[in-house]
Amino acid sequence: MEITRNTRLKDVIRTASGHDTVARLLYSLGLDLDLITNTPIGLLKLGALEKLSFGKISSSFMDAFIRILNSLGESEFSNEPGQTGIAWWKEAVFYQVYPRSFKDSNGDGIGDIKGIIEKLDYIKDLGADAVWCSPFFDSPNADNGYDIRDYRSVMAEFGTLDDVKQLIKECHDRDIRLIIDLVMNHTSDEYEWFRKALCGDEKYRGYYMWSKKPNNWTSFFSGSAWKFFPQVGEYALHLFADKQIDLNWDNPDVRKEMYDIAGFWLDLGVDGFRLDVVSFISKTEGLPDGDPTVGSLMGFTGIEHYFHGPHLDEYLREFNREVLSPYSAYTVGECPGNGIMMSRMITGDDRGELSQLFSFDHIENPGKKRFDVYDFDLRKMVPELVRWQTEYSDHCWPTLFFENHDNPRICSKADHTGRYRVQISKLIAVLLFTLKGTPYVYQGGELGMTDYPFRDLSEYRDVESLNYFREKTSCGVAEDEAMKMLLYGSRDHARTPMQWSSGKNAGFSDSAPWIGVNPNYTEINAEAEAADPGSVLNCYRSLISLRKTHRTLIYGSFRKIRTSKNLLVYERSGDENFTVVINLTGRRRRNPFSSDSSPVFSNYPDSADALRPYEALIYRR
Ligand code: ISL
Ligand code: CA
Repeated sequence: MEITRNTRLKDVIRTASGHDTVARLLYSLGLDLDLITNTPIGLLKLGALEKLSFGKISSSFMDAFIRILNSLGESEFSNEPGQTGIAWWKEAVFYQVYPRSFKDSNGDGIGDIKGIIEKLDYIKDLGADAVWCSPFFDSPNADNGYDIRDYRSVMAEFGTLDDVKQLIKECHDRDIRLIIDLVMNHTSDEYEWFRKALCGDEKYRGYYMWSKKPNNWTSFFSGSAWKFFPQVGEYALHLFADKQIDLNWDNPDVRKEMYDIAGFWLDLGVDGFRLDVVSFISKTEGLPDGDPTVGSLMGFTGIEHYFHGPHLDEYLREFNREVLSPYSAYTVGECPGNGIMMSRMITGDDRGELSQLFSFDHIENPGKKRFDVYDFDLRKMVPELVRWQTEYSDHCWPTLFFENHDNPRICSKADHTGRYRVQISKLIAVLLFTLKGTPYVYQGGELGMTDYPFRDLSEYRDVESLNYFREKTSCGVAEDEAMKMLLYGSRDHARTPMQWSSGKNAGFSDSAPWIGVNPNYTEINAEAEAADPGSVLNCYRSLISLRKTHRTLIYGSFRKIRTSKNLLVYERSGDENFTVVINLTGRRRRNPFSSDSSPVFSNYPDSADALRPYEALIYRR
């Protein structure tokens, strides 16, 4: 279906690309898709939006928008219900390790592979079945290892290839699966391929994306997405730091290299991959300028040309056919900005692309971006969460996560006072282990670790934060205001050392860690929490075990029960029935179920008739 200004909105959102693009657009304006599905607004023609937006939507934006809608190809999708197949990764609980900050085994202040091995029993005791390990490959660390200098060797600070082989073995000895983090969208500028390209080697020049005249795309880490290389007199594309150069996936040699690299690791025994920004690998041919309005809404100019590029599905299918499926490897793709319907194309069980993906819209409130100074409102994430439970289709399986190495701690984000740290952390655990999908726990989330009280720019390490500060202050933002933005959005919050004990450096290392330890480690740490029955850690353990002993919490159907917008109430049904009641606010609320029966779980130590701030209850019938 060709979309024009005369297409009615309700028809636009019948196509996958239309649905997701309109939903994303509304989301960035702070609105919800229900606006179109549940009201006569759906009858309006697309062109009418221009007039109704009071100048927010320009005519050139509308042109760009229509072009995006029509360029996304494969659009119609069917809503056929189906049978959800079973798989180990649907039943598993994943635990994400960020090696640099997990455990230092040799006293240099930097976490390492041997440190991870030391703590595998801890991960096992938590009840996790699989580990996702962030990159440990050789890297100059412009972006903590997401800038890979050699895909087949290990960062010296982290250990050796033998250490990684040992890690694989030790995981498997404990029945823990291991997936590793492959960064296939870009390489370090220090990688052999890029160095050869700079020396004029034509073969390797073709591995990257060049231009004599850069387009207007911006980098995720501030500024232009192009860097000039005088050696060759041209600019190279880098969507991230200027030491992370984008690969040219349209070149079959690049794809072949990547498949070989994946095969190398699968031969060593890893069980699969987390694929870094894998949805960005295909870019619109000719690399045209991005639309400025789309750019300012999304925060990044040019994104419509690669967030689900023209050959993405084709390349993912090829990757799967060539290397993943012969090994039955599991994959979870990082797909920022990919909406629910297009995600079905990437992860549908009959599509032959990826097992699962991470999409991030629920992590930020509608209309907000990570560096915005605001308290995250848990209520506002509900429509998005519920949609992935009910509309993602029986042929796909959601991931469940609220933290990772790129986001502040959720208990701090939702309550910067810290007053309800324990309740919110446990509330999040209830969502992780009672919603439908595969839970991903990020290291320290199970302890209720918090954001770090950064005061000085020198305490930050992340290239994104440092560039952001520079960009903002050079655009006239006052320094203390820019510092406040970092305090709300910096990825470094998630990267402070894991708090193992109340000992020196939180038991992370014998010497000063590469980034500050949160001063609250004397109270918030694994050792103290293991000994406290009411701790966040023990809550995680018991909820994981609840989930494992009741398959209804894994495969049971999901139904949202309508109450007030302050509560999230849902049911998981199968052989049994679980009802989950969550107060999403910091105020007392009436409990619609209080008299029914007593809950099997509560995030408060005692019971009460009314729901207390952020109270989360699980009932079993
Ligand atoms: O942080 C984000 C959303 O919360 C994104 O903008 C993020 O930068 C994006 O999801 C890409 O992240 C991944 O690739 C980056 C790397 O810096 C991140 O750590 C990684 O998770 C580049 O490799
Ligand atoms: Ca070390």
